[in-house]
Amino acid sequence: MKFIHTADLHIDQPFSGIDSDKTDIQTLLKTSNQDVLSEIVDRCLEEKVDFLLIVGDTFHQAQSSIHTQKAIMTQFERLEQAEIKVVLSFGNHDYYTKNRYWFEWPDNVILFKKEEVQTKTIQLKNGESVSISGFSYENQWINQSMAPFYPKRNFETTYHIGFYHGDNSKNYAPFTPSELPASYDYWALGHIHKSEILSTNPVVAYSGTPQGHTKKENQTKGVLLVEIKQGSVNHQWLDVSNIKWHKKEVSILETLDKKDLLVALEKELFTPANGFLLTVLEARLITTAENASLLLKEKEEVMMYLQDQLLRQSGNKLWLKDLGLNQSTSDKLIMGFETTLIDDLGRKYKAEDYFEKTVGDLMLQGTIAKYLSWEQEDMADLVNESSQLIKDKMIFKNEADQ
Ligand SMILES: [Mn+2]
Repeated sequence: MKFIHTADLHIDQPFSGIDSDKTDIQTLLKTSNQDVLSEIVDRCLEEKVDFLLIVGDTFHQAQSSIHTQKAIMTQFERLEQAEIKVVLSFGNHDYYTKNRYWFEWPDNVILFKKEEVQTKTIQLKNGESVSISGFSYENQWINQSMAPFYPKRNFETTYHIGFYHGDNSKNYAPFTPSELPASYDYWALGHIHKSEILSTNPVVAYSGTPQGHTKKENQTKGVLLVEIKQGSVNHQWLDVSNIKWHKKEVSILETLDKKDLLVALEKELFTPANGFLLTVLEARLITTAENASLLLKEKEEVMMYLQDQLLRQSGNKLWLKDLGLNQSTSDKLIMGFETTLIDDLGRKYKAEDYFEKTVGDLMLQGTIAKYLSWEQEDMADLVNESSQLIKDKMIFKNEADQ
């Protein structure tokens, strides 16, 4: 038995923080989500899988657009023509409600619509069979574990696999993987966007999102191609993404002067072609106070210059999204604003009513409140002291050449 396990496509979610005006990037952002789905279907056809299993959050919005729905149906019809089934459940984002869909789901699509564990059986072309157990969301949240409701392994079918959309936090059907029946052949998880195999006997895996949409989604590996034969499970990641989110740390030498600094950055940040249509780079520079101050003063300009250079060198395939700075030689924090902001805030907090509002929550605690009282003078002192503490611990935009 062979299938592809995916989840969390969020097919109608925009990509955040890529504001290039280059036409090919604009086009890519518009078409990428649907291309990823089409790529998944291509892989299903190439690998001649028995079914495609999608564990929730196919749609980002509970009410998806007609356009998006049509795109999904069209791709599922391609699988129908090849007699490949689709097993689809709904997650917390696209929780199931009747009458949301403008089209009939193709006949090859097996839907789990209920917020209760159900088991469905598929007959495979080679005479084998598989039981599939899982549930959908009918609401945005599920506050209890669904793990106790999974049935025992069905020995009347050749295989038994389970799926589960959730994690260990209170709104998403809180569970721990060890609660899931271990006698199943495979556990397909959804909801967490990072790709991760949690255990191997049986395999319990979050496929992760096949295409990240934000810079946080930089640990995705693709979809899982799973083959189960005579009790042994083989799994393999297939990367189907177009846009790759990448985090890079770069150390910048202390001895560099202004001119060399820019050249060094350009060289260090360039990422050679990696097969993806676009790499979105979040860069973090580890540098000294002196270099950091230089960069901070003209950060927006430096960033725009580098963006331009990197786009050109890569043929519009590399987008610098962020340029963060980390201090390497002391424990000071590098701030992207000037010290005047601290002074402005200080003035604000010295105002009696504002100060009292800020500490208001503390004053509600009887045991604490009786030890707290401030004269106008004390308030000013406290704020001044705090401001200085902040200034000592941080490097600001206007503190050049220190
Ligand atoms: Mn989810």
